[in-house]
Amino acid sequence: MQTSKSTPRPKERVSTLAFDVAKIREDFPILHRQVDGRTIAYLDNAATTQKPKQVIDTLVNYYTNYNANIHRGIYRISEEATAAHEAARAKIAQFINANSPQEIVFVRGTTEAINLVAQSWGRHNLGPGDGIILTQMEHHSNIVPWQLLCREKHSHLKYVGITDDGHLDGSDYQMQLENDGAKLVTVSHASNVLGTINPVREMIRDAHKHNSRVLVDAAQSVPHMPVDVQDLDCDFLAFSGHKMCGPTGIGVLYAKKELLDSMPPFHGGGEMIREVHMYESTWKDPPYKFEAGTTNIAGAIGLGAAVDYLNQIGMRKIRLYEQELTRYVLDSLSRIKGISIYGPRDPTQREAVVSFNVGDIHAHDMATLLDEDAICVRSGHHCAQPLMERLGVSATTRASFYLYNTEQEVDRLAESLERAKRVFKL
Ligand code: 7TS
Repeated sequence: MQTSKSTPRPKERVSTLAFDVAKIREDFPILHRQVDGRTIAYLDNAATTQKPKQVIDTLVNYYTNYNANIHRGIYRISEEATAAHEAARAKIAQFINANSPQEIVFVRGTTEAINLVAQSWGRHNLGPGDGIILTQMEHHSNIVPWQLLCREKHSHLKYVGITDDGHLDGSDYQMQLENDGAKLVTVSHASNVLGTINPVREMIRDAHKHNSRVLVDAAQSVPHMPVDVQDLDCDFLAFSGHKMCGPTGIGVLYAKKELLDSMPPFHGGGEMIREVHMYESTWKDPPYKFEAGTTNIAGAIGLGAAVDYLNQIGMRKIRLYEQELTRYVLDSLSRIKGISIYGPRDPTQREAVVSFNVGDIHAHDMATLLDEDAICVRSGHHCAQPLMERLGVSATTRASFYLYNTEQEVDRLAESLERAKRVFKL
């Protein structure tokens, strides 16, 4: 083991950060799960996060005591379900400091949120020759919807490059903005591969000077740091509940009210209409205009519980804890001979998402070996193939951390990587 014995244990962090990771771990039943006699080390949080019992109990309580469809029943349990659903919307609005709950549209996740913007706002605002600026570190969810739109509208994509140390190339961005502009800039707040936190506030300010709208893919930021949409002044912001202790199948599109007002519906069906006649219909006001059919009621209420859970700990504390954990991960892993770690080295400029390769061991082989030690990581292209091309690799192994991960788990990862090297005779 290459880690220093004198490094403070998480328990000791309580005094400096008032962050009791041992107590937090008690809230997550799955973290006690054993595989082949070993407790799992769950290090795949960029893919999805685990759920605290507060969220699980909220879902069980909903299905046990007041499961009913919303916005339509005038009986008690339907009113309770509607009230809990709308209370969740209000909590989420407050969590990201939206102007009002009407700016919060419930969707399935980040992917659906981005498709909604592309198909509703994009289809009505882009035309032949218009540009969309995105970056080389985007997740496929923030690439493919725009490719589909460009194909239909004869618009085009303009990519901002990245530097060798995993940052966006700021001068390239300025050049892309100045060279015949763009109707939209769409950028991830934090990379799901490199961990890089992008300077979205400044990017939005500059985009607005060129009359471009900005969408922030916040799938990897809202769960890990305070995000204030009014401070950022973003036009759209998308995130997923399942990456922030909430259920799967629920996510959020935030958009400025005037944009939601101006946008046509995305899906048609029940609940999004005001009146339906044989040949034409009228729509409800946002956000309901964008929430057709029976939505994921339990998911929204569960996401509200996840927001309560994160709030009670504090997003600033979570960010600081993860920043220190990132420092520990980078220090520990960089001691392994033959390892290539991707992304910025400064923990203040990145998140606890660490992608790496060791020698010529294939990422999938590495993940399989780590699994033998009950360590859960992801390997592959992480739905970011253009970034893999830029890095000159076909795949990486990725360990990604959350508020319940510990330095002991980092130590386990480092030991297991050393074991992999021995197995592969490196
Ligand atoms: N954008 C980013 C930056 C992401 O990391 C992800 C998911 C998405 C969008 C899509 O989110 P979804 O909830 O709609 O699927 N990222 C990952 C990942 O890194 N591994 O699995 C999913």
